[in-house]
Formats: sequence, structure tokens, C-alpha cells
Amino acid sequence: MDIDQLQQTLADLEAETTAKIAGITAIDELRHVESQTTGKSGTLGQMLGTIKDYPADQRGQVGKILNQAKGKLTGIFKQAGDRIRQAETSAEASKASTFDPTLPGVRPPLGTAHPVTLVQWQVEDVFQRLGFMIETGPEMETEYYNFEALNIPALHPARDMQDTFWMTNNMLLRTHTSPVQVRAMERHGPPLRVIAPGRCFRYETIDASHENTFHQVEGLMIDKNISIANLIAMMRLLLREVFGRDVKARLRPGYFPFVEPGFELDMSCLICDGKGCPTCKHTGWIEILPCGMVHPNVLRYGKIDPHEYTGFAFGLGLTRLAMMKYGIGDIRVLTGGDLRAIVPTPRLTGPTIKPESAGAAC
Ligand code: FA5
Repeated sequence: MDIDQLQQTLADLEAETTAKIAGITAIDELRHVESQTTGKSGTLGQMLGTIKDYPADQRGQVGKILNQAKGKLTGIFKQAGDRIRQAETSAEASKASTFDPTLPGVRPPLGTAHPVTLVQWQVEDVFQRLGFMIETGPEMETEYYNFEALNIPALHPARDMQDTFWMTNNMLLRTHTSPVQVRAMERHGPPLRVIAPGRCFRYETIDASHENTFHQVEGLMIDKNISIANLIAMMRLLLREVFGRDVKARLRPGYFPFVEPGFELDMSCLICDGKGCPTCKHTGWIEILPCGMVHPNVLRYGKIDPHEYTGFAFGLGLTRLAMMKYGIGDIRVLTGGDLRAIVPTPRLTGPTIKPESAGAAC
């Protein structure tokens, strides 16, 4: 191309480039266009490579024209870069001016300990203050501790009341925390004050108040002259401490081969305020705290002389206690991994517990 054509081509390139970069708002995009224009293999870069093709007497002039064009284009790109960077800075500044550091942050939803754990801690606290120690026992138990040592020999019909899961090694998943009674007697001897919270398992039909896996707290107090009066006083105290007031409860005869006499302690259902609902099987009462005086045979299994010592025992239904305390009407909410159980919401909260609904405790 002759010199006139070259000058025209360069003027066109300058106009095209100016138009092309006018709408660019990102530095990366600008750099890309710049390399396509003034870069080594860009349009102008390639034109610089043609200087040697011109006659010797024109090369100086062509070189000068091309270098002038390169200078102009470089200036155009620099101006555009400055414009883009300035726009970015003022966008950030205006963002910063809308940020109010005094506003409280966004609070992520926080869980809590599981309701059963919370009530367990509370029960442990009450009994520790009364001088009870906390024991644990194995969840996989022997038939001996789960039944035999609790005065429930093989073929005793009471075994049918607590069907369970049997292991291939002839052990079973304990049906209650009562096996810890004899284990504790063997380990510590009398006098004895012990509670044993833990998981229990039953081969059970599941409904609003029954699960195949649930928690109990066993309680055992053995000393000289322990009577039913001590048992009732302790049960009253426990319920008052957990609920922060007297709750309506009733004591009725109950049969367990390991206590004599035996009682069922029911509390008025707090889900329906005693009116009747699926949780309490429409009776208005919920079985929560069976108890009784330790049977002499059980004391003997624990190597304690029943002529010298007496004692009481109870088996608190901890999962049901948590349901009553937190107004959770269905046990499956607590055991099914439902996150609403650990982030209390109004839907899970039962009827407000009115002080006037408090009646005579047991
Ligand atoms: C017993 O398990 C006796 N070991 C309790 C006991 C201990 C009596 C010491 C006397 C002396 P029972 O099967 O009733 O008893 O269970 C005790 C409590 O555990 C019940 O009142 C109930 O609150 C709870 N419970 C029993 N089965 C289930 C279940 N499937 N799901 C949830 N809670 C249950």
C-alpha cells in the first residue's frame, strides 16, 4: 500500500478503535482489544512488520507515520483505562457509603442442645444437689441384669410387657434403665443414692408417645428406714423443679416384679391441659414416673440384706418428660431428626401452661 493508503488505513483504525472501546467498562476487556490492536500480532503490530517491504527511501517516513499512530492509539487506550478505573473506584465508594457498620449483623439460626439432653441435665442437677451420684450402664445388656436380677425369671409373663431386640450373642438391647439398679448395688453397696440416665429400646408399635428408642432416668435410694414417704417427697420435688411449679399428678398402684409395692405416677397431660389428645391417648394423663419400694429379692441379687436396708426406685420416662416440658405433642419430632425440635418454634409449643391449671401434686 502506498503512503496515502497507509495514512487512510491508520485513520480508520483509530476511529474504529475509539468507537469500540467507548462502551467498555472492564479493564480485562480493554486489555484484550489493546492487544488485538497495538500488540505484536495485532493490526498495527503487523503493519509495523511491513516497513521492510517499502522502498528504502520511504522506510523512514513509513516508520515515522506508524510510530505516531502507535503513540496515538496507546494514548487512547490509556485514557480509556483511566476512565474505567475511576468508575470502579467511585462505585466502590458509593457502596461503602451505604454500608452502616452500626447496624446489627444477620444472625444465623442457632440450634440448642436436644430437649431430652436439656431435661436430663436438669434432672441430674436436681438429684446431684440431693447427694445422688450418676451411673451409666451398657445399652447392650445381659438377660440376667435386664430381667433375672430384677425378679423377672425366664417365662415370667412380665417379660412380654417389654419385648426387645435380641443380639446374635444372646445379649439384648436393654428395655429400661433398671438393670443399673443391681449393677450399682454390686459396685457400691449400701447406703446408695444413684441415678442412671440412658437410652432404652423396645420392640414397640410407634405412636405419638411410644418410640422404639427412648430415654429414661433410673433412680435408686437405699438406706436404713427408707419409706414410701421418702419416695413421694422425692417425686414431688423432681416435678416441681423441672416445671418450676407444682404440676397435677396422680399416684396409682402399678405392677413391676422388681418393686413392692409398685406405683404408676401419671401427670396431667400438658399438651391438652388434661382435656384429652393423641399424646395422652385421650385420657388427660400421661405415664411418666413408675416407681416403688425395691423388692427384697432385688436387694438380695444386689448382695444387700433386705432385713437391714430398704429402698425406693423409679424409672422416669425422660423423653416424655421433655415432651411435657417443651409442649411437644409427638415423640417422633424428638427422635426423627426434625430440626424444629432443637430450634423451638411456636408450632411445637403446646398450650400455655396456666398457673391455675396446677392442681394437687401426688
Ligand atoms: C419401666 O421401664 C420400669 N423399669 C420403671 C420402674 C423403675 C418401675 C423402677 C419401678 C421402679 P415402664 O415400662 O412403665 O417401666 O417405662 C417407664 C417409663 O418410660 C414410662 O412411664 C414412659 O414414660 C417411658 N416409656 C416406656 N416405654 C416407652 C416408649 N416406647 N417410648 C417412650 N417412652 C416410653
